[in-house]
Amino acid sequence: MSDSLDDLREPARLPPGQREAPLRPIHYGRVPRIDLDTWSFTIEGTTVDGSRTRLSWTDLMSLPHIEVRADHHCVSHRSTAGLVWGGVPARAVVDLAPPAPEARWLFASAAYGYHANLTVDDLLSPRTLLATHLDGEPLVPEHGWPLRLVVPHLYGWKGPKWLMAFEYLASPRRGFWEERGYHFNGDVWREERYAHQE
Ligand SMILES: Nc1nc2c(c(=O)[nH]1)N[C@H]1C(S)=C(S)[C@@H](COP(=O)(O)O)O[C@H]1N2
Ligand SMILES: [Mo]
Repeated sequence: MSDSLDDLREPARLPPGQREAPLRPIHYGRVPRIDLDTWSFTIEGTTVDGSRTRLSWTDLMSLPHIEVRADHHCVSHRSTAGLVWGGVPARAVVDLAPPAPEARWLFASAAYGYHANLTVDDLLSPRTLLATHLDGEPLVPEHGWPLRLVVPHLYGWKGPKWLMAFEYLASPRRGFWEERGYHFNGDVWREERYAHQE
């Protein structure tokens, strides 16, 4: 029996094709300047009653707070394990302003026109959250302060930093990277990286 360090390592738990790397900011464009006093989060599109809901920062902070331990996976093969995200469960926001039954998709939008398409089922995952904290500290601007979507089972591009809105959609539509050759679903465990795999 061998006692080498290799044998004592934790079992591999990264999704296929990923390797461990430290978290560093990865995004398109500049880090926006945001003022929490005028900030709001909007839920719109095909909602159950056709209404648009605006949540101020105070409204958002009145919702439940959870912590989720989740690895981060960029489609560029970099993964960072063991991050602890804190924030509002996405389900709490969906309950406040639910989609119409036919609206099974959505756009999650951020500052500067970045958006990702998701399914309502992705949002309803108990591990999906609108994160305000990372490893016990408020998010820093480079990592999405004040609010960032975290969907642990999807690649990082599906989690807009500087999150501003959910728009429910009654038919599927492709977001920023999904329009540029990346996969519609982006499930890390199924290694859904590119549109040509669909
Ligand atoms: N608004 C916005 N959010 C974004 C991106 C972006 O370009 N703009 N990049 C995404 C990608 S591709 C990844 S991998 C993660 C990176 O998160 P990090 O900067 O905290 O490492 O943010 C995601 N969220
Ligand atoms: Mo990424």
